[in-house]
Amino acid sequence: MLPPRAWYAASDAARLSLHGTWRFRLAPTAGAEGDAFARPDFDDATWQELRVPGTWVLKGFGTPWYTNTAYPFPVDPPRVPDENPTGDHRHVFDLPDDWGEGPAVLHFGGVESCARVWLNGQELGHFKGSRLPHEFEVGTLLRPRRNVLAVRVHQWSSGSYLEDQDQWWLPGIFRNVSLHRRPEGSVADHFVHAGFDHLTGEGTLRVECSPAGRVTVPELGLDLATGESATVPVRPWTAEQPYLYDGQLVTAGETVPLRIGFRTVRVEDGLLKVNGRRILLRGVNRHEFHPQSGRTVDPDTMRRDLLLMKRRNVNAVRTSHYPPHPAFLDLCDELGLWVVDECDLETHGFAQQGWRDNPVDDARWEPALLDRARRMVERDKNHPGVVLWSLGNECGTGRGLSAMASWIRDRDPSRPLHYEGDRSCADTDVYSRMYADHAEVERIGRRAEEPLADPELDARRRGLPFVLCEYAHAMGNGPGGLGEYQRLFETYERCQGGFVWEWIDHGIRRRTAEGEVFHAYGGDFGEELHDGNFVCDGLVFPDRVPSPGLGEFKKVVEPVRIEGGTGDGPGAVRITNLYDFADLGHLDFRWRYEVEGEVRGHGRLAVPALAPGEAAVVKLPPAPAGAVRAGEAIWTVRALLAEDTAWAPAGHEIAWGQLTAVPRPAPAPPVATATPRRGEGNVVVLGPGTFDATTGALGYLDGVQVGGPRLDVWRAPTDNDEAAPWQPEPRPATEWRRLGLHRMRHRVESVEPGPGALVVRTRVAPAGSPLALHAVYRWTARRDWLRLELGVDPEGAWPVPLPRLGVRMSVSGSLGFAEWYGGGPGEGYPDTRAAARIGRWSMPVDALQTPYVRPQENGARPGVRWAQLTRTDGSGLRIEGDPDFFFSARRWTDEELTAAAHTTDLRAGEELWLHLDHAQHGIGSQSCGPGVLPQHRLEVAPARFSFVFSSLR
Ligand code: IPT
Repeated sequence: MLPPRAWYAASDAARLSLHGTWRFRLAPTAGAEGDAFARPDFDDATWQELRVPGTWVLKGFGTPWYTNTAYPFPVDPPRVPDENPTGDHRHVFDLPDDWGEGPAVLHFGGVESCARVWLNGQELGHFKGSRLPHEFEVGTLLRPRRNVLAVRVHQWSSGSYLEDQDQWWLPGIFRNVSLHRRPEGSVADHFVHAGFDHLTGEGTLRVECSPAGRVTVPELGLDLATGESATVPVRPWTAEQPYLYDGQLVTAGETVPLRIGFRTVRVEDGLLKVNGRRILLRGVNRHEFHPQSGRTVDPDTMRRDLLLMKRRNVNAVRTSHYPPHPAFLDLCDELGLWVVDECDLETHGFAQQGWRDNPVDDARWEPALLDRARRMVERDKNHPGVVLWSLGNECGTGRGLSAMASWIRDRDPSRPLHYEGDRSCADTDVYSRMYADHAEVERIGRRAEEPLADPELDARRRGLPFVLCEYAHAMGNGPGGLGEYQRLFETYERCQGGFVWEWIDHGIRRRTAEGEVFHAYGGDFGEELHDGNFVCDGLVFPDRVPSPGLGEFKKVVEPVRIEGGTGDGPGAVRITNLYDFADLGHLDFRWRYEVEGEVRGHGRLAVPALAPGEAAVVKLPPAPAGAVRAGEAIWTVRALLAEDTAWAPAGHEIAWGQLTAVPRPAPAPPVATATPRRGEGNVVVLGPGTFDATTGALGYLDGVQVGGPRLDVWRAPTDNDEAAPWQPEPRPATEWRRLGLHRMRHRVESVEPGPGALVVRTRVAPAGSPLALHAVYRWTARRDWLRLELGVDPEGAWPVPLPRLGVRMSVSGSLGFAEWYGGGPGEGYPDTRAAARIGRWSMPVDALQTPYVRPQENGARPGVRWAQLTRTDGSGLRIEGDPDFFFSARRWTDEELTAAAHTTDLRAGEELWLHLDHAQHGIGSQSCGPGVLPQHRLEVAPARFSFVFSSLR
């Protein structure tokens, strides 16, 4: 086995990819089959076929297994169970005719979790360290024809104890296998040092290489020996402006293309700085995941992910929790992302035994830890995008980590160190926390956090910059509270942003017996121990369709702030450049003037090319003439890319803001003229409405059947409402169920047709509880509309906030198309509505649904002034709210939504269920982080709100 070295994607030395269809056999235990299969003449005719790279458990052999922190085997380090699925692989290959003789390297990019390798019958060795490269010198064993590569992969090994990341266990050869010719004098290893001095504007290049050679960078006119350094004026590399210089490293035996980015990373003045400036991390945690191929992610998917990130204002990635496929880092260099490269190390399961026997604090494991650190740093050291090394995730503390840290510092002093699990920060250069709530982040921002017991360490930590390596747990609907975090990052320079947990839902694509596609999660494969849908907590769905959380993130972290109402006068916007390096010269600003969502004028807005951190007040043009009367008027100002970039075309929207020009006129209380009268049968008729005389329920509107509306406070709990079991009480959904909010009973106290109004009084309460909500429905009408004014008064001391407060009603399923004026186009809740802009939106009811992998409350549009539901012929129902409301419509009830475990459990019924909510409880992030902030909680209190219903013909 060869020592680790820098990876590069290509050179002029020949390479042979060994991808393809291999022969495969799965055994249930490690020792079941002898080693005979490694012999070249072994007959594998009865074996199956398997695509390499890949994981066998997603190809019909065995099953995937999901656990968060628990080891899926007895904790008995370093031993593993007898039941140790073992995949034997065989691959026969010829060398290309022009391959030649001499040294060659057999490269494995990643094998989970332990491999034994034979070539042409000769055992090469074995290795562990799943998401790290391993290489063997094989030149003397190769022959021109019929080389037989045999690889035995064990699912479990001592290495598994170091790989307890929260994800599916997916054994197999999941990354590249290739053969590299190593001509005499080819590059054994090289290290590119390319710093940038922001004071002089000069870059200094020095490339270490063994063997020695020359380095050229034509654009800089550089031609120097390896080991020598040159200092010249350069354009620096940053995530915002990722300038790379093409160069070449030439040794006697090989020419290697270089892509050089000049930048200097430092912790100084208590801040993490690149090229002399504080950076703000707008990051995501990225696991390698694909719903069909697991951790084997093809280059196209990687690129599409990165384009999506860049287009959503993401500027940083933490490679949680292992070094990614190296091609991913090449793309980060090219497209511009700050990368925290994390070592393949997590021993989280030991937390369950108070960290007793933790491998990272046991000298016997130290060589394995150092091996992992070395393999990461050596492989990835030449990437300008990598700005921090991370020792691993959730390992507790221990001397093994210190040993890794000191090895890394020695080998690469140019990058600061990250590790979250040791609160003392003894081995790190940044103070990192996960899921700290807003209040704690604020204390840290003021450098006023709880002291450490050791004053020296405390003083040191208090001087460090702060990042949230994980926050805003994006599980299901949410995360809420992003905006409040961002304000803290912008207020306190020490708080340099963070990484949302996480990029993608790890749902595995499956089909029901009827052939419908759904995404499976923990427990769906019969695992005896698992953590359910905790594996689905990303900003994009498993199929990489963005979830609303990503839209919210994009808005909240936008690098340009466009605000009205800041005291700059009504006809002006304040524009703030929140980039760290770029001025605003690359953006075009456009304004638009809308009345009730109809565009009345638009144009360009001249905005100065503000430098980072600068702000300016920019006057808007006069409001378009003739547009003053007709209702609410809103300015929208948008910042668009002026020119194509590597990651988005010109015209791509970076940021936007809205400000009110003319506020929504308070809807004049409509003048009711109708009087309730008894109709035929047991009904009361009021204007276009027909009510049940006993229950007071509206049954028909203009002769069309409807159900309700009636008070409703339940919502299908979100993952954040459910909250993780280890979260402190109260966990909202638990409390709601305990109170019985999902089984409220409505007792009609009176139905009183009176002069000009029908008044229905009810008491709404769950069995077993004295708590109640008194709901008084006051119906008034004219010939062509019906108005409901609902008054809600609580009785008793309610200990928890309500999920929602509004009415639910049913209408015919034929009203399948929705149009509304209010927040949209996506969903939004009290603490997730930054991305909802006021406008006129329309879409089929089916498109209003957000397909969270585990079904839950979704799809509410906030700030809705009016909504219409129509049939294909345009007839339908119109609802106006005073004040504005949250609007949802779906083809199933909330009870069905609550009961569903997978998207395919939801079956469209005959009716549409509408929710017109005066208020919703916030979303928060309690599935792993803090709950809903006080200002977004729906506390129980008296409320009054109204809706006007009319039919469209
Ligand atoms: C934290 C882990 O680092 C991450 O891998 C993931 O499990 C995340 O939580 C939750 O989805 S650890 C958590 C117990 C705080």
